[in-house]
Amino acid sequence: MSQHRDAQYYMDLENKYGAHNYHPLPVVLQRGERVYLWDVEGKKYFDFLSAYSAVNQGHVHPRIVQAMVEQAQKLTLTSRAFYNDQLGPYEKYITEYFGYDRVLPMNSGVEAGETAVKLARRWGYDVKGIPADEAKVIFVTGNFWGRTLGAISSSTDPSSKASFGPYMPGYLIIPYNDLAALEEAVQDPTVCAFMVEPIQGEAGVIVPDEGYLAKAKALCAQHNVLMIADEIQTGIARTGKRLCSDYDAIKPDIVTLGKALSGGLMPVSAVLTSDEVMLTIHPGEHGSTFGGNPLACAVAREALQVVEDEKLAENAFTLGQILRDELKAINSPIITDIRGKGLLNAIDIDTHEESNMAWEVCLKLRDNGLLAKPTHGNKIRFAPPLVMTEEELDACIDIIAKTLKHFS
Ligand code: IF1
Repeated sequence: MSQHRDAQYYMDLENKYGAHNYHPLPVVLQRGERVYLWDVEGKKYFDFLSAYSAVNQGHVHPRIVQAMVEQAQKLTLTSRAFYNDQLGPYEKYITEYFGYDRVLPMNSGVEAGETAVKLARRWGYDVKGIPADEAKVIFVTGNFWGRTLGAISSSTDPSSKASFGPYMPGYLIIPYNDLAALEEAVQDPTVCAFMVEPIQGEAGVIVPDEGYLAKAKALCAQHNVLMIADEIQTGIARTGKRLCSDYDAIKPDIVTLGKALSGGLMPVSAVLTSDEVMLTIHPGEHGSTFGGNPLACAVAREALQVVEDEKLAENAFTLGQILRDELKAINSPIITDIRGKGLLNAIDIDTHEESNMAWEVCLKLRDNGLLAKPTHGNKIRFAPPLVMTEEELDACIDIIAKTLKHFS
């Protein structure tokens, strides 16, 4: 039996031996189940972050764990030097599930983003006819698609980007949710793609105008530019639809997925696109040691099937509406905005720049049994696992209301 240690012991270890690349909320977690987390002192919490939307199916979902255990006892990794009996069936399953011709399996979300940009550039040269090394990709202000040099080169957030240069060339940055800016940028014949999050997660759950994605897709099609939808945080039922792009009834040319693609059990990501785009990459021109490994394939199939079987998109849609309505009904003087779709939501806390009230609110939420984390200063993301029941949501809303009263 491992000796019991208090929370400070674990926080001290991380502080002493780990990189200081995060500033976690002071709570040390030990166990998770569905919408609940327990810390090392046995205290129980509602999880209102879902590991940034990686745990849509709830913590430690038994069906996904079972799929993982069974495959882990058979075969976990072959590399792509050989075939295996999990990858093909998974590729058929996920392409039919989302309605695309082909999938390129990777591991982390940012690897999927890098793969999507490489595919777009290669398509730009081989299909659109852009002169060698001149392909441009359009990104938007406030974007976040990971921490690699390729990803941060498109960032407009100094905390992601500063002092990591020099940066990737061939990137154009236009304002998010600005169709006039996009219309102007796509006139450039060397533009191969426009990459955008249907709702910006890291930026603080920024929801664009109704129809923005549909109009953006039309502009891209008109100018032979690929639209890349980054659904790594918004996809897989999080916003109340299978993909957030479904709200605009569009089919992005390329979709990236990650996070909940494994239900939070291991890193699994994917790039979905057409034959025309995918087949511009030939054997030996892209890959990854763990990309498409048998274990990831077994886990991802079950994770996606759970989303369907448990109607998680429908649940997220319904509960999200209740959550936003109830947050509004609290009528807290310190909330200045409530926004989101499905169970990807955020509130803005009314603070003058330097105050860290959002952090204080999250500490108090923790004391009251609910875990959430501020992003970009005064925004708090509210994103519980999609398996939450209405009764559990009501209990969470009571905790939020009680906590906010403490600050008004
Ligand atoms: C961190 C938040 C940050 C993402 C979208 C790609 C990726 C992400 C839309 C890359 C990753 C994570 C990264 C993690 C915290 C979290 C996050 F937005 F979710 F809150 F940082 F902005 N596209 N988001 O949101 O996926 O390579 O991480 O698997 O880096 O702090 P990844």
